[in-house]
Amino acid sequence: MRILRYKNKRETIVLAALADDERVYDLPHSDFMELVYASEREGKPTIQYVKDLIAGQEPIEEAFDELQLAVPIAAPEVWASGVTYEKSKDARNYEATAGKLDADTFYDKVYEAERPEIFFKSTAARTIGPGQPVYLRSDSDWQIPEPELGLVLSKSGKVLGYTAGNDMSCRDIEGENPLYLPQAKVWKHSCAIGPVILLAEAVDDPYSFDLACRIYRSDEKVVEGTANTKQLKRRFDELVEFLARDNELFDGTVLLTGTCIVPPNEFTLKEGDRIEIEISSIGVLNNPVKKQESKIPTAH
Ligand code: DO4
Ligand code: MG
Repeated sequence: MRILRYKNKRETIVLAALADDERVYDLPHSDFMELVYASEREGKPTIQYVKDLIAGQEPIEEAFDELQLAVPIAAPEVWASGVTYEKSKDARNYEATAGKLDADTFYDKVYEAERPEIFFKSTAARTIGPGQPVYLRSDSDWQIPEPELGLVLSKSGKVLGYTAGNDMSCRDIEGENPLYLPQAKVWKHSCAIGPVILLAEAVDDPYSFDLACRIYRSDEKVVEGTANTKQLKRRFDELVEFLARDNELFDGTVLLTGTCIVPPNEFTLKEGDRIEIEISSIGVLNNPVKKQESKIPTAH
């Protein structure tokens, strides 16, 4: 069972369920967390609560592909884990050393360390949903999408659902100096999530999601990569435990779990590209790539 939000003909954002029969059913709640709270009040798992709500109800006329989707949750915060797959460690080492690696780096160390890399990625205002443009930074010449599985969390750190995420990254800025990480990772529209939230109760094994990333330029596929969450070095509960440690989590926080798909080193995103991030049982997060309207402000 997947939960989504879409804009209806009256331009109202509606919460809905995408059932296993691929039909869409409107739900009488304003957002994902309201749905979770309502299921808790009824003492039912969210999946059962939704099944009961839609039983005997007519699906909407439109098919899922015809809907104008909105971000599935206005996540108050998005956090991200880094270097959780070997592929990411190798890519980070490449950008930090221009391929001339001769000693253990902090990326090698964090890959092996007990404490994972976890960083602040985005706020609701910076995070976009399906179909909306991710923006390019104007001061970077080496930008890539990072396709990642996202955990949708409650304030107690419970995994409520799974979504697909794009942790847009500037390899040149991070490679120049790791202290620039916030600038390499956080800017307007640098994070996308969606297209739906797959309810956690519908997932038997979260270490078996297939991920794929495809990038199109003038309708030609210029990058394609695949991975599986079984390649993760870490466990999800370990990442959540470190995120929550001495921290305050908010209901609906999203934790991205790291990338295992890295475009070829010579690749950088350009305006007009289109990114598809697909995760099995979740679907395809589709975003065009645009330059930001606002450029570097003039210094006074
Ligand atoms: O070390 C920087 C971030 C790495 C990252 O975002 C990832 O591995 O997904
Ligand atoms: Mg990442």
